[in-house]
Amino acid sequence: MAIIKNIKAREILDSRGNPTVECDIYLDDNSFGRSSVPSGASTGMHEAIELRDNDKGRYGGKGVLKAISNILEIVAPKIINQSFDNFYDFDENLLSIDGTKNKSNLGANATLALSLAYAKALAFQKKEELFKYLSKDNNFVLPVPMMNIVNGGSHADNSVDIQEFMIAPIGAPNFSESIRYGCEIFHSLKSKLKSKGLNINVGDEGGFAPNINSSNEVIELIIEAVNSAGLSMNKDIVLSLDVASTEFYENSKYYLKGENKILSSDEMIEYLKALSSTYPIYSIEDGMSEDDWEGWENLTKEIGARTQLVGDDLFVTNIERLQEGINRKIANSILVKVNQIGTLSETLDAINLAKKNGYTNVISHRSGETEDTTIADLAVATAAGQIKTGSLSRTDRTSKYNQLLRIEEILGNEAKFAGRQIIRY
Ligand code: 2PG
Ligand code: MG
Repeated sequence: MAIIKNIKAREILDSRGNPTVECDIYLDDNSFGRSSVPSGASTGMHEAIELRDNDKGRYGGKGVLKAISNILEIVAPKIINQSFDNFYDFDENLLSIDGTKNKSNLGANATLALSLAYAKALAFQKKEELFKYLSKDNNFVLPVPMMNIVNGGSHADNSVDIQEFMIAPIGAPNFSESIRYGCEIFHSLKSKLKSKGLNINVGDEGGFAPNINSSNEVIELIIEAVNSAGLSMNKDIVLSLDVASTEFYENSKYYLKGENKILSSDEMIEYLKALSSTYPIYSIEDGMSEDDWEGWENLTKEIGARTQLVGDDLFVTNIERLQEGINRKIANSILVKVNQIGTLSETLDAINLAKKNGYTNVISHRSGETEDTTIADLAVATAAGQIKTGSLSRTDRTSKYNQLLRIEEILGNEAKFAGRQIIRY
């Protein structure tokens, strides 16, 4: 056990050029942990509170000096010269200092920075790789990457309604090959878009962001790109969508502006049903809006037996909301984002609750990211089987893939790749 000796916190930039929190924790034996915090654009309203300064004179109000001073002025004096048995105890202490349900006192950006930095310092102290340190049972599984090669919705300035069109290389023999499949498709899609006179600039998550009005057309193009890369749909690649429908839900209607459609909840379900029966889409995230519980119930009844239905804004990595979903037989998978809940231990609680109830876990980045690669280790440590961390461009996205490649190398012959096993239906 080691004593916390020093804590530093600073304002750094995320991948969108907005300020975020970075925190360093030093133990008395010089063990050290550093973490930085991601940030969403299509955030759920039930997420833990991300504290921003709202001082329009700095960074358009997005400064995080308040969260930093909460770390340095409020938390640090209470934990410096203290020691904790493990990161669960450390996080529990943080929660009691904050004292709110949604971390509105300290800010989830302050608590997460501390929580991850402390866990990393403990791993450092044990001289263990983070993924090994975080694992309970040494069952290490390299996840199938859901690679977001076309960006729409709030992540791009285009007319695509659906936020993320992802390819999942389930047929790759191992993780590194899954990355190669993804890259080759990404480049093949780039040539296709270019040859059709479509824009090849990328959106927030490194996927292309062409102006295409119909989701069907986007999917057709992706399938063409898969074939041109010499790969086969279903055998090698399946598709996954993040509809992020909370973003276009208003007064009980779903507004698909690009497609020029205004849909009721039932019509939205029909729309998703049609898409998923026309194309090899194995997974749909946030098909319904965060508080359209009835819509979620109906969607699950309609296609939950054959499609992975992932709750992001719906569950916000929160065990109370997840438990309500389980009770109401809503969705069958949870998207796991560390900053939605604001501590590592609560994130692990959500993963475990999902597993216990037969729900799958998809470990996820945010659209605003940093060079912190914790989620790569988390995915392997929890054998989640799936990770969503963007496209095959932009270092904020590829840094997580690169960390997974390193982990694959460390595991050598013991590296298991989730592959086709993620398809449960
Ligand atoms: C999502 C995420 C990540 P954001 O909706 O799943 O892709 O986006 O971080 O903007 O909420
Ligand atoms: Mg989402």
